[in-house]
Amino acid sequence: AVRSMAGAIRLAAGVVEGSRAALSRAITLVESSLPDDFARATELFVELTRQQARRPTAHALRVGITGPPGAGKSTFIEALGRQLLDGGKRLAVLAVDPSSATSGGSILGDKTRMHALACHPSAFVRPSPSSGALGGVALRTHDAALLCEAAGFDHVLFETVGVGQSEVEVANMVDMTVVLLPPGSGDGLQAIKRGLIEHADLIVVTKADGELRAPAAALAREYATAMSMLRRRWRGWRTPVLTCSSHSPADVRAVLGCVRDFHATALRSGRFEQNRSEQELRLLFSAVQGELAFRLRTDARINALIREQHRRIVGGEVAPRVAADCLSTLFVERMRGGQSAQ
Ligand SMILES: Nc1nc2c(ncn2[C@@H]2O[C@H](COP(=O)(O)OP(=O)(O)OP(=O)(O)O)[C@@H](O)[C@H]2O)c(=O)[nH]1
Ligand SMILES: [Mg+2]
Repeated sequence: AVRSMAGAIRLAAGVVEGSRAALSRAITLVESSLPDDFARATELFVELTRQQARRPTAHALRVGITGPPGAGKSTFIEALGRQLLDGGKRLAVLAVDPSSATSGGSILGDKTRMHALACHPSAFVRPSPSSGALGGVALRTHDAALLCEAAGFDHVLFETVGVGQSEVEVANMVDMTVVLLPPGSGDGLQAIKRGLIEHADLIVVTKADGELRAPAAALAREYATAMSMLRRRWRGWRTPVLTCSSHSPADVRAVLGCVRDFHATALRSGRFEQNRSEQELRLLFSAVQGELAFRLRTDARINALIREQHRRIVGGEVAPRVAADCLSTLFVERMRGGQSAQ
């Protein structure tokens, strides 16, 4: 434990100093599914908070970039990222892979390289998240964002393929959700039904160049009409709909302007702080649930009791809910005992 504690101190120092290698290692640590790493990651955050007290960092803007496969997310992030970097910002890009939770695979791994950004000294690109972390996708993504912010990155972008639950989870972790929709996909307002749009703070119809320029404009008008019928995101913000070619610096600048506008408006109205506070409460609840479940599974004595109760259930001696009630009570009592013994 002493060795890992010294390791946590060194790693935290490396992150705060802005070492990319340290940041990479720290993210790998929070993504790990090994129980020892879970404990080390917790130590890392204790250390980070301690070391940051001497050097507080401003709140970074967290932006989720979501949209269907092939919508142009990575290309857009490269273009937007380059403008942010030109403006002197420090940018981290994290891929959130929705497939990892179920299949253990990684659909973004090979494609989301973003070479131009990855080579820039003020950018950090994390293409391929690993799967199966104990804390679940929300906790490990949030952890990764905190690490990037501790390392001094003032913009954190999350690329997520919008295929279901993932983008809702991401919307729950970011300050702003930008939904990218490609023109000519034929599914028109399908995205509304899929719930993608509901969480959008900004909608961007992509690939608005060449022969796709006119269809992109038409689709944007369709979405603008649809959005005008939905209720406002919050007082003071109605989701704008823009078209953008990632090959046009002027288009990308307009989107960036909208992002800045959102940030300023959210800060001014108090919405920014309120949103984060609500997110942190949800995160805390789910993290506690996850950790309790983990401890329950890994506590040898409780485990023996679970197997014993299981035998009794199978033998018809006790109903499952009665056994569950009995075990939960035991577990809580055991935890109380553990606490008072300290
Ligand atoms: N014409 C045009 N093509 C674009 C634009 N943006 C992206 N593309 C093309 O669209 C394709 C998909 O782009 P990506 O940026 O990889 O899309 P993505 O949403 O990141 O894709 P996944 O990560 O696989 O979901 C590529 O062939 C890009 O070259 C654009 O602004 N204009
Ligand atoms: Mg991509």
